[in-house]
Parts: sequence; structure tokens; C-alpha cells
Amino acid sequence: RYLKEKSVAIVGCPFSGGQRRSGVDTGPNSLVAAGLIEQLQSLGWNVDFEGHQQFEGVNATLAQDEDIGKMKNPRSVSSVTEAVANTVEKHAKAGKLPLTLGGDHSLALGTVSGSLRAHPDAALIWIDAHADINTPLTTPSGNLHGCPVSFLLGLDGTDVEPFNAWLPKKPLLTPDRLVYIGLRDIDEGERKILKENNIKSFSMHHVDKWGIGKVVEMALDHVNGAPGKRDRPVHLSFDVDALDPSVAPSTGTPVRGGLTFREGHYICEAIYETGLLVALDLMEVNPSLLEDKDAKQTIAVGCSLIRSALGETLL
Ligand code: B3U
Ligand code: MN
Ligand code: MN
Repeated sequence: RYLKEKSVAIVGCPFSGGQRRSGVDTGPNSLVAAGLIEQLQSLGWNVDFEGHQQFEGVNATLAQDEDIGKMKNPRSVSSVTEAVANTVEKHAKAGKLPLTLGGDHSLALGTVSGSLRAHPDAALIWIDAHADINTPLTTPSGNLHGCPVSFLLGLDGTDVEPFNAWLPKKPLLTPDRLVYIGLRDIDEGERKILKENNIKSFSMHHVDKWGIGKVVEMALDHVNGAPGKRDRPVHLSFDVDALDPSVAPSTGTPVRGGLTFREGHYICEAIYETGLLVALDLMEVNPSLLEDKDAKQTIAVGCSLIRSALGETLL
């Protein structure tokens, strides 16, 4: 409903600076090399891809990017996410659906910022084992892939250099338009933030209790503000580690007890079915971890999730 046509713009983001394991920067290329573009074309999508984002400069200087407070690689993450925000905004304003391939999940600070500039009332559905809502003050690791959501909400502690040079004073996202599915590894500080800000979160416990069908319904009801109401544009940010490690093993911080293959795909299908999807991220695919067969499996699952979110399994 918000797209001009069935047009998707691939934003490949070979960046790993939001966490400490190398290899996640090769995720985008692996997904494209596995035939993602052709797969989307055969689903009837017009695919716009002009090569991956160029982060060679930042990637080359990661080692010199000194900590600011607890934050690791702050200048690199800030400049990359600022650039990604501009790219995603441009595609979204042209009526296309930006599909961002990560790369680590710090990139979503850029993708969601870009989406919200184009669709100010959009909702954010975050599929992840982790809440990624630590602030520069609460982060136990200093890894910024654990912090993008707090910056999007403008929580206490996020008005810091270098991010405050480009993030708006008034945050673009409000807690009522955010919902999580798949959580199972949350830090103490994050738990407090989720509670204090009344953020709707469906953990694996809720998926077990109610089933994925009901959970997605409740998640959509929540971000739309009323049962059955469906009009907000949706940005879907999918961290592949939301899936169980037996399904998607090649990722930096696997946590057991995750979504099954079908539960992950159901989420994508159900959101596509609303006709409200305006942007999609597929993050944290790291093909360099584990054996080749695990990497291949994870890449194939990543492509498959994307196809489901773009309508493959809808009859
Ligand atoms: N919450 C922890 C761990 C973590 C967050 N996101 C991932 N891992 N992938 C942190 O470092 O903030
Ligand atoms: Mn994540
Ligand atoms: Mn995660």
C-alpha cells in the first residue's frame, strides 16, 4: 500500500564494526552470490542493486577507532549508520522497499532512521534473540550491535558524540511503535529499560505459550494501537540469531532455544500478508563461522526468510 510498485532496492552493508567477530561483513555478498536477486525477480519484483555499500575506508581504520566511554568503534559505527540512513531514506522516498543485508545489527540504527524519515508513523518489528537496547551506559560489552534500539528511542545516555552530530534531538521512534519477537538473552539493564518504557516484548516463552500465529497477531495489534487495526507501515528488522542455532548456526552470538524454521518464516509471511511492509533488514549472517555446510545452510535460510517476507509462500 505504501510502495509505488513491486520494487525492492538491495542495500548490501559489508560492515562488522558493531561487534568483535570478523566475517559478518561478508554476509551481504554471500546472500547475493547465493542467487537472492534472481530469486526475488522470479517472485515478480523489480530489483534495484548497484553493488554493495562501500565501507572499505571505515573497515580499514576500525583498529584505530578508539573507545568513547564503553563504546567500541563509535566513529565507524556512526559514519556507517549515517550513510545507510541516507541510502535507505532515498530508496524509501522513491517508493521502493529497501532490503538491507548485514553486516551486524548496529546497521539497523541507519536502516530504521532512514525508514522513519520516509514513513514517520512506521512501526518497528524486531526479531532477535537479543533486545539490542543497551545504552552506552548499560552496555556490558561495548558492542554497538547491542545498542541500536536505544539510540532510535533517544534513551538516556544516547546523546553522545559522534552520534549526536546526526541523530535528531527528538527521536523518530516512540516505544509504543516497537515490538520484539524471539527474545531469550536479555541483560539486566535492558530488562529495566523494557519495563520502564513499557515496550511490548514476546520472548520465546510467549511463542511457546500462545504459538507464533497468535504472537504475530498481538504484535501487529500492539504497534497499530488497537485489535484488528492495520494501517501503520512496518519496518521488519530480522536478526538471523532469532532462529534456533540448529536452523541458522553461522551467526556471531547464537543462543539456543530459538525460533524454528517455520516460526521464522511465518513471521515474514504474516507481515507480508498485511501489505504494510515498507523495509526489511536481514542481519548477522556470518558465513566465516563454523564449517562450510553450516554457512551454506545459514545463507540459504537467510534468502528463504527474505523471499517469504516478499511474498513467496502466499497462495
Ligand atoms: N546484550 C549483549 C549481547 C548481544 C546483543 N546483541 C548481540 N549480542 N548479538 C550486548 O553485548 O549488548
Ligand atoms: Mn540483533
Ligand atoms: Mn541477536
